[in-house]
Amino acid sequence: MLYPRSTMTRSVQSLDGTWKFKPLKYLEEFDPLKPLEDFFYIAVPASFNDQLVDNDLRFFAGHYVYERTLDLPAVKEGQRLVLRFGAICHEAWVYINGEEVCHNKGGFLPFEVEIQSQVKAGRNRLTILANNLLNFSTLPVGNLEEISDEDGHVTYRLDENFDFFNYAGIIRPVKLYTTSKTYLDDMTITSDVNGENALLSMDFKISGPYDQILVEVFNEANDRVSDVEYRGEIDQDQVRLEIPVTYVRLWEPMDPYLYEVKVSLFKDNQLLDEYFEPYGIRTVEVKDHKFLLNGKPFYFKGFGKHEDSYINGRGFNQAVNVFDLHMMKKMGANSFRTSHYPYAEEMMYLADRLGFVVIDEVPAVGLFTNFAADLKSDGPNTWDQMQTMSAHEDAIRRLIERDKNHASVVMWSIANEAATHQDGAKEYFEPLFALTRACDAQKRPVTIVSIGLASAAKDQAMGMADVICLNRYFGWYNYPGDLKEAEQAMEGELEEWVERFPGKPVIYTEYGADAVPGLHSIYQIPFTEEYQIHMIKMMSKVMDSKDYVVGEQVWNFADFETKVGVTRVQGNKKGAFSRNREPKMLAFWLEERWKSIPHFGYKA
Ligand code: GCB
Repeated sequence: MLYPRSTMTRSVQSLDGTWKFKPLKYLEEFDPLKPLEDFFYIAVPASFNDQLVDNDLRFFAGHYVYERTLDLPAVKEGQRLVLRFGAICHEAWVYINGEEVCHNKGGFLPFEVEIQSQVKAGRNRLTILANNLLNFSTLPVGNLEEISDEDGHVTYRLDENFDFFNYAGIIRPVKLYTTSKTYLDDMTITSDVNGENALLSMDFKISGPYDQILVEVFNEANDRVSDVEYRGEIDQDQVRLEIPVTYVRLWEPMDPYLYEVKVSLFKDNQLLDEYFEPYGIRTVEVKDHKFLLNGKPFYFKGFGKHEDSYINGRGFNQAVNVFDLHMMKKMGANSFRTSHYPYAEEMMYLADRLGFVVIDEVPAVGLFTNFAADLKSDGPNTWDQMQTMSAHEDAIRRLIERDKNHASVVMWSIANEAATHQDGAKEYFEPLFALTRACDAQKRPVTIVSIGLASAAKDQAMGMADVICLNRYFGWYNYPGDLKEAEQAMEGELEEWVERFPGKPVIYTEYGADAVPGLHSIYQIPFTEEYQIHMIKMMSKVMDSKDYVVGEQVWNFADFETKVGVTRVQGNKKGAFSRNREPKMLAFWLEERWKSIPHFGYKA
């Protein structure tokens, strides 16, 4: 799916701003034919939860309605008008003037609908019915209880099966854009680098009649470095073109270079559609315990993150994104994982521009039932209970369709901390690994991020992954306060992984300790700023001693909101920064460490 851009043939209008909002007591209250009554005014995009200053609404689980007017000029003959949502958490139905125009399930990916035949010139009413409900068939996974009253009305109680607050609503930008009836629907770009030259292959999906495609590649100085034209009696909806680029300048981590691909569609010499896409040329390969970018052994330094900020909740906040990436760059970091869901498209373009390397994750988190019972080895089997397969396939297809052309994306993560140690995990994940590989034209590596309980001996999924990605908390959840024992346990576990899967590199995609800002001790006391450093220092020492460990991503960049519980102190405090982005002592320690580790060739 293409990102909406204004060009000679397309115009984009933002619908962000202040909308009407109403949480519904019962679904039956909803009547799309009637304008909303008794509503709040609320900002879009943003999560609704922290805007309304009301405890019940903050923790509300159920359905809600957003509404606004659309004042429009008459749609021109031969034009498409498309309404596009960056993301709505988690399920949404869209109505125009009371008539349903589309439905979407899956909260972290964009969806769009053509509305030129539904709207009229002048005033229209746009209504969104949505819910934040999660269960054993959705991603992420939630524990949902439905409570029926005597009149048959249903209310909900939702317990997140994951460690972040279930912020919801219209969390990403809403746009209205136009194209002509002939338009570029999709483009997939791959590149083959050979010495100083590269051959770009482009697959175009086109709708409507045309007789000429012109594809041009521009460098950063805006000089055209290559072009190819395809003419004839064509009315094909799929076209593949190849374009050579000579003396190619590669996209490198922290030294990014982006070409721009411009596509123009014509009929009878009349321009019908024009579209631009930035594109970085680089190679990715996993070989002999190494993660190679542009043929060179890369070392991942960075964080697992969250889209999480005060008041916006999980709502799009580009200033925070820009701040976070600049801060990470200053610290010598070069990468992050989109834990635990696809991030906003604008963040992915920013990562391309700033040269960050991204592990791109689908919202498959919480695929583990009865965690507490599992610790005593008497829980029911997760895979007998999960009904997430179709949501999972959908998320993988849509994530790759959205992010396939990003240079920053170097690996797909198809789940975070699923119960991969339980029987049935192999059968569940085998088709999903295959699907990911089939969908990605760039054939990037694919991984699954492992939970501590899924030890090397018990795990049933990592054999299918290209890179062993471990979330490990030695000295925190295991051996808290006892770093000597923790170190031995970590060493032992690592060796088991490489013995079982020789040749696969290892990345620690999570490791860390909670630290309450301002809490200090001269002793090794969990929750202090000092202990957070001691623990991470110990794990770093073990990582440094193994050539096959090719990356470290600390959990987490910043403190973030979670559901309430006795193990959380107003959220998860494993950040190197507070939620408000003030540094803990760890941030300075990491900066010193990462500045001394090169992006390439560490341990080589
Ligand atoms: C994990 C999860 C992450 C949690 C983290 C923690 O392993 O992947 O979502 O927030 O542990 O702090 O417990």
